[in-house]
Amino acid sequence: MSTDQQARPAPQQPASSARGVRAAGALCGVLAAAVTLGVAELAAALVGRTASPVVVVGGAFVDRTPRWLKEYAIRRFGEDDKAVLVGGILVVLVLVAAALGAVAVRRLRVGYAGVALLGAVGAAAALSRPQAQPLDALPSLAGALAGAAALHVLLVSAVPGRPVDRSGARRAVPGARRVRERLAAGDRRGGLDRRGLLLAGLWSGVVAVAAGGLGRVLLRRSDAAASRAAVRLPRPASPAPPLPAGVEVAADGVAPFVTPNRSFYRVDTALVVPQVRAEDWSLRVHGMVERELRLDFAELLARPLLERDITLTCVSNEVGGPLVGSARWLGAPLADLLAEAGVRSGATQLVARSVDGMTIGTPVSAVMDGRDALLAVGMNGEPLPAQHGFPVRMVVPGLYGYVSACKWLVDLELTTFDAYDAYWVDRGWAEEAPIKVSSRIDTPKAFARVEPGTTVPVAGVAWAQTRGIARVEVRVDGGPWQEARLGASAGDDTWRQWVWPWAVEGGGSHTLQVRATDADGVVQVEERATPFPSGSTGWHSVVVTGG
Ligand SMILES: Nc1nc2c(c(=O)[nH]1)N[C@H]1C(S)=C(S)[C@@H](COP(=O)(O)O)O[C@H]1N2
Ligand SMILES: [Mo]
Repeated sequence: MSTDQQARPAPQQPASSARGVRAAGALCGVLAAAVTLGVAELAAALVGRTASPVVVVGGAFVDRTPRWLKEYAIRRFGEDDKAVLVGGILVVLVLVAAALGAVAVRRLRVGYAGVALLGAVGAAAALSRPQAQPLDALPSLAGALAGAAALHVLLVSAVPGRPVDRSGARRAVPGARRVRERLAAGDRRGGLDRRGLLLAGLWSGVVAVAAGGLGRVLLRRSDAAASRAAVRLPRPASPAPPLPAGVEVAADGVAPFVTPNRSFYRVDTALVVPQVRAEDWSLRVHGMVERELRLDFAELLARPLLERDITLTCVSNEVGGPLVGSARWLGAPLADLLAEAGVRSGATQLVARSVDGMTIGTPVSAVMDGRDALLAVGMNGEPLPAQHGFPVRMVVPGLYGYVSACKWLVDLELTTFDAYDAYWVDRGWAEEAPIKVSSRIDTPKAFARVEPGTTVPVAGVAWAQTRGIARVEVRVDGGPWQEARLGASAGDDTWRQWVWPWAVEGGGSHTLQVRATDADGVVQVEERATPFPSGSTGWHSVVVTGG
């Protein structure tokens, strides 16, 4: 902006330019928010925590999400629910920042107060997280400080009359009063210093991106990928028997018998995958035990390890849903470890804690009843992927994940169900949750076209971990139940594939239904039930079109 333009008296403030000033204020607010987040990210990396504001606010939000919203999010967004939440928080932040900036053009104090309030929200969210440390408040506070400074500089630069001394060099940032005077003056003139706004905007963008980028790089340095790459899994003392021929029924479209790690479903509350290095890992076993145990990763690997095929299932899986998968796990038997610690009589609940504060309560009776409850370190021949709990997680056949499968495990406490409610139980879900006998049609897909007069394989999977699947039946349009052919069994703890050749008759739409029976003779429940509070029930059905 040239000096003579400054000297030229502006015309009466037209409404349009007042709007322009407000818009510029909004832009300044958004840029200041970007600086806030960038600096907070850097601060989080410097204090060695993943407690950047968006993540902690998201985490605090997840912990307080009402059930209907959580269920809606899982149904609507599936495994993208985390990205949707983070995106939502960013959108809200941008809107709030823009509003604050637009107000701050006139009332700078409101701007500062808003930034301080946002910083306080971030800090409070950080401190409210399980396993929080006082340092976790720092990223939000440092970010807010930087954001307030950025807002100040941006607004000063954006309004006309910005101090330019005779040599043309910018003067030091003026005090709040001067800013207010200048803002007021700018307001009267109704104009904007576009060049000043552009320069300050560019600078704040550079600061935001540089700080945020550096923070990211530093955070990545502390991730556990290198540790995972260095892990050599020992051979199991008790290998899994080879999969029998015919576990797969050879129908296109059926979920593979072994779910590859990269497509294994993921369900957890962690917005950022916890990073635990094997070298730093240790497990404490305490509570109602004769002697407390502590064990590190090398000691865990030195124990006799079992390798077992076990199908995992999430309680939130809807009828026909995707939250089920099967893997070959390698791990130390949990019962032996608890026996060494000496479980005191009266201990009914084993509470597993993860590094990010998740708590998962499992019946002691289930762990000790002879099933292959594992402290797992391997999944399909690899160390656990970070998303699936590296370096150590629990796997207990027959129980939904939220009562058995704690990932990033660091602590085991023996207690009673009366004394303690684990995370999801505290939110109303069932204390004990054995997996219900279930089946799913994988092929044909809904609304597929089937040709009358041809034979179409109807196929899928069925599971009733610890009991095993005895029978799967299919029916068409409510007709008689037809017995499907089962794939070979790899044990009672895994799902089974099934197939039934359907001789398609007649055009129009047809409804296929499936139901399974477990080896105890329990038939899959027909009545539809929601996943809450102890797992869905109902027969999966698929409608296809003939002709
Ligand atoms: N630390 C931690 N462990 C957890 C959870 C979690 O949110 N945090 N979710 C549980 C739930 S609900 C399920 S179904 C399984 C899913 O395991 P996966 O993501 O490896 O499939 O992990 C369980 N373990
Ligand atoms: Mo789950």
